[in-house]
Amino acid sequence: MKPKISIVIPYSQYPNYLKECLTSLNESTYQDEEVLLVTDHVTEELPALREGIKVIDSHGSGVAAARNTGIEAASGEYIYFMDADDYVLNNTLEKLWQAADGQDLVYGIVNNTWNNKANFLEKKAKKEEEQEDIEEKEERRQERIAQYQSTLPEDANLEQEMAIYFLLRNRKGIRNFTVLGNLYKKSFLDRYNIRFCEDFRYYSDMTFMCPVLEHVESAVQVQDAIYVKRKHNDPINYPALRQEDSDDRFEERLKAVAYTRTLLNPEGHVRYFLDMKLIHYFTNVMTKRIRRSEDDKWRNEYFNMLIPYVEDTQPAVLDALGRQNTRLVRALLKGDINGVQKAIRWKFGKKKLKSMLHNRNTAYKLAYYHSYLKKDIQPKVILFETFMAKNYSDSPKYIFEYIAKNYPEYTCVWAINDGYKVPYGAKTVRRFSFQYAYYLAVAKYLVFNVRPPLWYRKREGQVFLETWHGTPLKRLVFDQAEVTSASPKYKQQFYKQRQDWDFLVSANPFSTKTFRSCFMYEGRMLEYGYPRNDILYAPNKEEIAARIRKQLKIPADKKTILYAPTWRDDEVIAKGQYGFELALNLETMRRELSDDYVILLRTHHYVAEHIDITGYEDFVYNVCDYDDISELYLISDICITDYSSVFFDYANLKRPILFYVYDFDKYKNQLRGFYIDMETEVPGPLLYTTEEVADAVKHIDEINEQYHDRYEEFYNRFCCYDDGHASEHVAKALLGKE
Ligand code: C2G
Repeated sequence: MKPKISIVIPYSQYPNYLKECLTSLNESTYQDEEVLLVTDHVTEELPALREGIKVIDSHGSGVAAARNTGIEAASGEYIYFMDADDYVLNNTLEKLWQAADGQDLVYGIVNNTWNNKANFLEKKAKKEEEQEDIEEKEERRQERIAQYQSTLPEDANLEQEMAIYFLLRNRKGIRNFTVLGNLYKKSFLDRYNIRFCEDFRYYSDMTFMCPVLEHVESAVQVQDAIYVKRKHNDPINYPALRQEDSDDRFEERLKAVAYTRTLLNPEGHVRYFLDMKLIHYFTNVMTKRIRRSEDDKWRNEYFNMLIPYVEDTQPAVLDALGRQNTRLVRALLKGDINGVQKAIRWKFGKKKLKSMLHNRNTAYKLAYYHSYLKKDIQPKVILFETFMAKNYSDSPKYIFEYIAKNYPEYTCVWAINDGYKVPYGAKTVRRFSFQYAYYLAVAKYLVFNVRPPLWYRKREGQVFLETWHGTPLKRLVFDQAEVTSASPKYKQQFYKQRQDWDFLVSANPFSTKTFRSCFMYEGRMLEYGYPRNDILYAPNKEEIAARIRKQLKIPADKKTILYAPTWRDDEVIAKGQYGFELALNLETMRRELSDDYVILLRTHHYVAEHIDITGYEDFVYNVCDYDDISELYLISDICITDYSSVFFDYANLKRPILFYVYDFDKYKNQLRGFYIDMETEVPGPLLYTTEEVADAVKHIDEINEQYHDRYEEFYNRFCCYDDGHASEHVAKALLGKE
């Protein structure tokens, strides 16, 4: 029987994305479709990917050629385009099909995301739950539609005009022409011979979509038929087409506009909005390049190239522009680059001034760029920072203390936010202050355990030591398939920033190997162990422990359990801040263990939520604000963690470790994934309930015995560099005193 929908998927690379795309079709509630995978490299494995899939040779490269080939081969009544790296939701196709009643066009909506389907759905559900003012928003939307409709002539075809409104006018930017998300009636496409122009690599969608809108007679919208367009979070290794770096784009963009114009009525509505997009591209996007780009071609070659295309614009488009943009376009049409630059300065200068006045974060950055970066580098100054200046701890602390004791001629400056007094008379500055910006610019040496701010510019002559902050268990950066937390541009930013590192500290051969791949780091690796672990080998560590126990007022007759879980990528509250729901049942723990133990509760520094221990003060000690977790290791008899790198360090003490991994499957499969097999390689049992944890503590001697060999193996593999002298080696390497 003839299928109702033919799904055309051009495919050239990235099989993992393709798998997710096809899985989404398998999960679809609509199954009456044919799937045409059009590719320029047909292989034997491809047909096996999905039952009934038709693999077709595109006989040429590029998305346009593949899509055209798919249209010719399609036998369905309607055509639906998908990109091989995108996916649909379970009900998308069914909804579209239910609304289709012979119309030329049935259009849904496109959502952009950086995430896979599971994470996308989770975020969507959360957003819907939190959404307020739904009715108000809908009212405003209806008002905008009514306003648009009031500008239309009486004899306008409303179905066509609404399609133009949603698919052209409302999609901002010239790149956002997309053919995705809609059903096109095959006989309609054939009647008007609508196909993709194969001359264009990046902009062929407009050569298809504009004629569709020009000729469409019947169209219906399905607001909740969602097509999910996936942006690639690793544009360095796996760029999507629109993330590719290419010099030819500018010219192609103009040529695609010119070609598309030939397909349209010069006085028509589709042409009007196409021209509008071109003008907006100039006033809103290209002006930024003209202003900032180091490449002069934006101010001469490209500038001149654009003029005839703008000259060809419908006059009504120019009439509709505001004052500032009219000024810009007039200067362009005169070929007056100076006039354009003046108009740009006026337009953006005002914006900048406004933002400076409203944003106290801009002032110190301006000082940084315009003044501090011009000052001499100070050869004996070192700037230290741990965990975004939240505390005085981790490897930078121990490197600093070594330098302060052994090389007092260096001036050490610490970025610290809470006014903590750093020993040895070091100067402290608040992060994101004028002073901080100053030392970022003039300190010869920088020692950080996370990354510096994005606006930091490394200067010739500066030496950057990245200590990092843990042996990797969870997959990091370039090894992470999904980045559910952090900025979606994380990988791109990381790629750039890691080029600034002169040294990276590695605690074991495993870290060395992993850091090379996950950071794509090629610089010098300091393989001496973690400076922060030196204290675990200190000859006076018993003395230090006694002092800390006293300071925290831990009863002398009690043993201690440190519970130090990590954070969860999906529990975002605000930028860089996460929630944490305590899954350890304190009541059960107290009932079972309080005769012999107390608990030291320590959340990760990303966790901003305060954990309430009211009623448990006799049993639980909140050490979330204690600066240095290495000191806490010294006073802990047992460590409970989950996926935190904490256990790699704690293992140096050879004391028992328990893994409370109540959300193991989700963390492993959906959020991060691991480098080592937790089920067979970590030096302690994986436990899934509080009862199991309490029971393990009660039988800790048996567990020690049971895990003895695995612990030894683990110790030899991950603690092999640590010998109590890492700070010394690292400091000497940094200062060139080896
Ligand atoms: N940490 C802590 N308290 C916790 C958890 C972590 O003080 N409850 C400290 C430890 O020093 C730990 C470091 O923060 O080694 C990093 O924490 P992780 O839980 O491992 O998580 P993350 O910050 O994401 O770093 O290569 C390591 C990875 O980068 C993980």
